[in-house]
Amino acid sequence: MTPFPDLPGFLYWPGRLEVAAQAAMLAEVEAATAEAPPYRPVTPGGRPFSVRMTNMGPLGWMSDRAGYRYQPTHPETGRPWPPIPASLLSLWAELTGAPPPDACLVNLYDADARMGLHQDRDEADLTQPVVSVSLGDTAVFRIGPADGGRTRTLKLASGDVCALTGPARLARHGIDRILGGSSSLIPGGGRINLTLRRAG
Ligand code: MD6
Ligand code: FE
Repeated sequence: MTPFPDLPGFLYWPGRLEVAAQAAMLAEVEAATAEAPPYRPVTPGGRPFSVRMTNMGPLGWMSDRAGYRYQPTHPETGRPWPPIPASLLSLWAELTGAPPPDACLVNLYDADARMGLHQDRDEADLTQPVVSVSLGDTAVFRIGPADGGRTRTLKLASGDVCALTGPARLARHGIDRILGGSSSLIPGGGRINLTLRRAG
């Protein structure tokens, strides 16, 4: 569905993953984070993100003093990122019909983490979609047009999927806050967001 008629290309599938599929995906992400430990990046200006990050796939998004970029290895371990699980590759294929993603950014939020308004524009081909999967606690997601118009919010709950496609590909978006304790999927609480992209 298109929740905001004035943001065509912003697509939303509430409850796209049932609880069993969410639990299976969480287990796959936990296996990946055991291999590629979440770390806290800094902005190019040196400010730490409140979100912890890691990646799956041939390329991973990262930020440090040198800037934003995609790279094939974990910045701390130096090892390649673990593969993108088949369940996520199938989901991307079903929803987009686009050629497969080569990067999956994993964002991990505790109850106090947030993410400032940004555009996803470090990918080589900005006509390709970005697909986002939410697991765990509900987030208040904010989105508005690329050119800086009015923003509005949408709650993203565990199992919800959304995508930035076509005219919404460069929409500005971020996470205002996490509703701590809203889901029991992740032991100890928190939220995991997976964003699939074609980076290279
Ligand atoms: C988040 N999501 O949900 C942050 N990016 O934690 C994003 O930054 C995002 O939801 C591109 C497309 C969809 C998204
Ligand atoms: Fe984003």
